[in-house]
Amino acid sequence: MLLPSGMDGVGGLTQPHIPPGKTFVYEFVLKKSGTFMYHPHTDEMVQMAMGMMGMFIVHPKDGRQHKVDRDYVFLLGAYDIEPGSLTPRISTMLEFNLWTWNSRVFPGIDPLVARSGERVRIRFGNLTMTSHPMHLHGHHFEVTGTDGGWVPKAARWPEVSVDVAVGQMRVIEFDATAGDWAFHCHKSHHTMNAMGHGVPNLIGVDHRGVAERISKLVPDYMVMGERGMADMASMEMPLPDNTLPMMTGGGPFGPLGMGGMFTVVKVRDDQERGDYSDPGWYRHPAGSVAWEWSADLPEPARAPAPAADSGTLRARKPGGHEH
Ligand SMILES: [Cu+2]
Repeated sequence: MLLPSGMDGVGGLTQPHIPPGKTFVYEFVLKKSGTFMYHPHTDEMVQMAMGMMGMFIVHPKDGRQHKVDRDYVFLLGAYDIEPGSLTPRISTMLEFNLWTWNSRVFPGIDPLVARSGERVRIRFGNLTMTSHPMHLHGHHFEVTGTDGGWVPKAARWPEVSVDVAVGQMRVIEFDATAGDWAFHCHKSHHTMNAMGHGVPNLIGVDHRGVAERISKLVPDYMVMGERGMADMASMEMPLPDNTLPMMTGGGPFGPLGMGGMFTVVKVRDDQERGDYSDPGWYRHPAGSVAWEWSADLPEPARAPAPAADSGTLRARKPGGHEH
């Protein structure tokens, strides 16, 4: 925020720290419209690990300036909460296990709803300890605002992902196109909930029956499926209290296999202006959904392979006595 130094709230630097039970008053004139964030500047690591932070939106005095049809905002958050525990760990540096928007994870995050052709703005601020490449399907958006204010029109360029560094804020705008569009952080473990990082990779291993037998001995035992982690999206597992499935959420075609920083931008031709209610899943026009090919597959066009010996690297391994 642009404000007098003494209203800036940095404990020890511009004011005394606020002890529990005390109240301080902040007064300043909002000089500039835009998207800002706030958080305590006392014992930051603990207070931010516990989620004490928020967005501060300043709208232009003249409502015609920077006008859009839908204006969404959320704060990116990260928590390290041991499954079964009630309190976030407060000294975690990078290995957080819950990645949130407004302290919620998918599918607990509402869809972002719009009518076809509407101008949609999404603002997001990052007060986590790592960057988040935010990615929207089905649209080319422009970054129209940063922490420092609105980006002049001539300085905007089309994008599908924008990285939000630690402490940054970004505003994107786009013209809505009908459909159900994934909107998520592009770091794949940020679209997961609490997960065991030491899960062995058993892709290609036929371990039928093994997991069931071990889980009789070890209640929360889990192995990666032989076809990858997605096997676990539809697996029902007993969970300790106060935690979430690693990935979750169902779509019209099956499990979504994602949690964390993910939601769906739902754009409909008949969504009423100003109606933010969930319109349900998209009804795709006939012939516009990918389908299974059941006939024989044609030979793919490939570049001719080089003759076996030309250019083969020859290496001599140490050891042995043959010369
Ligand atoms: Cu992320």
